Amino acid sequence: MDGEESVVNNNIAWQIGSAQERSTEIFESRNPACHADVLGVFGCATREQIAKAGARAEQAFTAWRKTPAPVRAGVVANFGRLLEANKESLARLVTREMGKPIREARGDVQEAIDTCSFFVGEGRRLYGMTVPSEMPNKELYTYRRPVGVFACMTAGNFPVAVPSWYFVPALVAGNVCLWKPSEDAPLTSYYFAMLLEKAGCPAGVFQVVYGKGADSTGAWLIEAIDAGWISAFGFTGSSQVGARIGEVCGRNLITPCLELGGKNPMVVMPDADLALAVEGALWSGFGTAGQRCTSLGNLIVHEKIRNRFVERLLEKVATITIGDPLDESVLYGPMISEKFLHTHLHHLETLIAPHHTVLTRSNGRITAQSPWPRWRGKMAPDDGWFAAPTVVDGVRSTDPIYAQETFGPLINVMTCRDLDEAIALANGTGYGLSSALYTNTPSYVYHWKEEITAGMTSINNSTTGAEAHLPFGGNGRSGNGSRQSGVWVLDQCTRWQAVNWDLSGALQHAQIETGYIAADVQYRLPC
Ligand code: UN1
Repeated sequence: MDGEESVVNNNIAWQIGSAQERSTEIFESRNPACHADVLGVFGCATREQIAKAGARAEQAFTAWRKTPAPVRAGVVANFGRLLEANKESLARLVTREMGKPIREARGDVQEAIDTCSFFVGEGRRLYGMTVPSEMPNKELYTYRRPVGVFACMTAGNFPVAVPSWYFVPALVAGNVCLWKPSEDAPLTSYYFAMLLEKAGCPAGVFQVVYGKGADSTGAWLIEAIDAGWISAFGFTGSSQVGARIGEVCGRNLITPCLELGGKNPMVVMPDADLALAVEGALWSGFGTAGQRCTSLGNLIVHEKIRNRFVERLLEKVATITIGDPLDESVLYGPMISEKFLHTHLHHLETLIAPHHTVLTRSNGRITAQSPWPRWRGKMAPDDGWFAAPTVVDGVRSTDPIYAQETFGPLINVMTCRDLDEAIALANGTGYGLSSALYTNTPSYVYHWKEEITAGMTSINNSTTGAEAHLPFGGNGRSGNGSRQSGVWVLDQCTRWQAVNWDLSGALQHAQIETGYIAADVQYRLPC
């Protein structure tokens, strides 16, 4: 795939306008498992191009919002079918572009297909309510109305599923969308847009602006909120950028949908099925090389089983296969990009304190000099950005590593005396995205569900792997209370309209003239 081909889609905004307006800043998309493999060259959209895309979106909104919802949902049905027909090729592209193992990449595409199948039906619902009036000859209704231009910026770790969580419901609800995808997955985004176009999405209804984040297209898109044409803003990424978007949205009276970081806890109680819990910890901590918002951060183990559990975990860590993400057998492939590897290495350097014990044999980057024993694939590790799994023991709640999201293959081990202490540690990081408890005692489960402050929790399952129709989102530093997926996300892309329809022919005054029947309040029971 060359760079030229990646600019032909007429829904892609950065090519709008004359040659002079074209961006001069460009960036490459490279395979993180083999960085000599260049997937494409992309231009960063300028402020002017974003403004043009905005004008085009506003124009497209007029017709799209009037298109019947079942017809809009028909486009989403087509999109779902196209994703299904192209699942394998898109999944292979995801793997090649951002490095997640092919099994997981298929799951990423499947999550978007599931999202489409859920929201196709929503096109025939988008239910409002008929509400009784307190006045005669008067009807009350509620309608969900689209917000207008829905702008979004997404991360590179779920380049198909997470964008679909925003755009599929937003399009069914009648919004027009403007997307700044991650600079780590631009070609996947291009094909995402291409499939939406082939699904029948009219020009201007869904547009993509490519670019980087800071001092680039991402920053200009946030700036554009002040121009007034963006009615809703969705963001999946760091808490720092999320807070910035929240500030700009706040002064423009827009409520953003913010899905931010996490330092997700997993608690293992003494009665848990330890083999299951070890498997869950391994997958939660090291699946996707720890680069999910929902990845395990703090593994909190009851003191009674601590030594046994850690021993079994380390036995399993030694069996992890790492390498070519196209190999069906690897647990994980490379970090998403060089930047992600460097950030992870920086965390290892700066967050591991003298009182910690690194329990894993090797940590840091995997290279020819520092190989991983169970390496898979023909490429040399130095050709990509691979990191070894690291387990750090002796972590305390006062350590910076306890509360800092690291977004890499790194698990902290902590010890607790009882469930209350475990809950305090689980809730104490300031984040609140996902969490997990391993136990077979119903009273522990009940107490945990009542006390855990994370937006999502699993019982006897991984911190990752949310299904596409449950509310996804977090509290504290993990978000602003917004939720994606299922029926809940509709509140992010619609506004309720309340309608009073008075058929009485008179000006009826609610509250003032309501014909309430008076009670005999002096009455007392004779018994
Ligand atoms: C993310 O990491 O931003 O629950 C999304 C999961 C996936 C989605 C994660 N279904 O791990």
